[in-house]
Amino acid sequence: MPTNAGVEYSLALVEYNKAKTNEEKIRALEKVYAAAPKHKSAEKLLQEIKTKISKLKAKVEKDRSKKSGGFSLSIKKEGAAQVALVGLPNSGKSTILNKLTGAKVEIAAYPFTTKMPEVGVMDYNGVKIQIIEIPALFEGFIESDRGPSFLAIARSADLVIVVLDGTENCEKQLEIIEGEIDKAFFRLKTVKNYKAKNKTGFAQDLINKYEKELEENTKKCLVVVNKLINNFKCPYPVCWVDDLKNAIWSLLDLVYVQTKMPGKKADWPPVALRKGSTVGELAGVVHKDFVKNFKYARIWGKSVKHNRSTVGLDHVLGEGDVVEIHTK
Ligand SMILES: Nc1nc2c(ncn2[C@@H]2O[C@H](COP(=O)(O)OP(=O)(O)OP(=O)(O)O)[C@@H](O)[C@H]2O)c(=O)[nH]1
Ligand SMILES: [Mg+2]
Repeated sequence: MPTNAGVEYSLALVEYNKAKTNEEKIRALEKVYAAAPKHKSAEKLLQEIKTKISKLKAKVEKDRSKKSGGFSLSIKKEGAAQVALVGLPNSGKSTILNKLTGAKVEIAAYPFTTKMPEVGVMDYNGVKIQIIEIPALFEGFIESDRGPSFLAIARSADLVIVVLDGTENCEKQLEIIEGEIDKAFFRLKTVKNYKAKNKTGFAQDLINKYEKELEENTKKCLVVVNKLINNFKCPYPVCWVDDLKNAIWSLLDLVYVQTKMPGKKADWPPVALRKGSTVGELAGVVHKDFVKNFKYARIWGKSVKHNRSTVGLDHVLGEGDVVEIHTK
């Protein structure tokens, strides 16, 4: 046992030694990892625990895949980002998908209407965002044949939207969703001390804070309360349907900018870039010769004090900027 290891560490080890299934072993080892000392001399131990956890997870996933007869489904990422909608039956996922994207997915008052993932494309100021409805979760979803494969889609998405039925117990719904997601080996990233500031409960400053706190195996998420406003205490950023489009965009951590040729109108559609991207990064996306032959750029928009300012490759772009690149 490493020096400075506390009671929690010993208890977690006991739990690990008692664990029978691989799932139980993973859970216990995660506790061992959390309780293990984090000083320099423990680095090797921490790495060993991590490797053991990864191997066990791979084993569990393989067993699940075998059980489902090898069923797997991946959805090709299209557009600037991929967003997954998850929730219990009848929470309104298809209604939201259709509203956001103009898709025509079947909506019905009975549960499990959507049986396979459904895809739509949301337009945000000309930027395309792929939205995927995951068939409804339920307790034990991960043990169902297709559950692991469906949850793997959410795990690889850029953002998970949890749709809750505001007319039912929101805490209970979240508990079931978190439980199944946990068993699919990822977690939704919580926001500490989250308190809805206004009626819509959507606070930009918290979203900014959220970005910086992202940890391994955690997924950015947004909870949307559907059907009725229900002010429950939510550990995740929460919004109501009317704010959803803007909230999704804020959480994706992107900016949209437009390129422009000298003497011409700004190009359409805009280009989506990671927040904090520079003129150089934009030029690289548009055409590699633009970087090689770059002379200067002129900007119209938020990132400059005066429109038509001249900037270099290092200039950080702002949302909605129009960028005219001049080459040699
Ligand atoms: N009153 C009200 N009903 C809604 C709202 N959104 C959805 N519904 C109803 O809730 C029911 C389920 O909606 P869906 O969009 O099919 O829900 P879903 O989550 O996709 O359901 P499954 O695919 O079966 O899991 C339908 O009868 C909808 O008309 C809403 O904002 N208000
Ligand atoms: Mg549906």
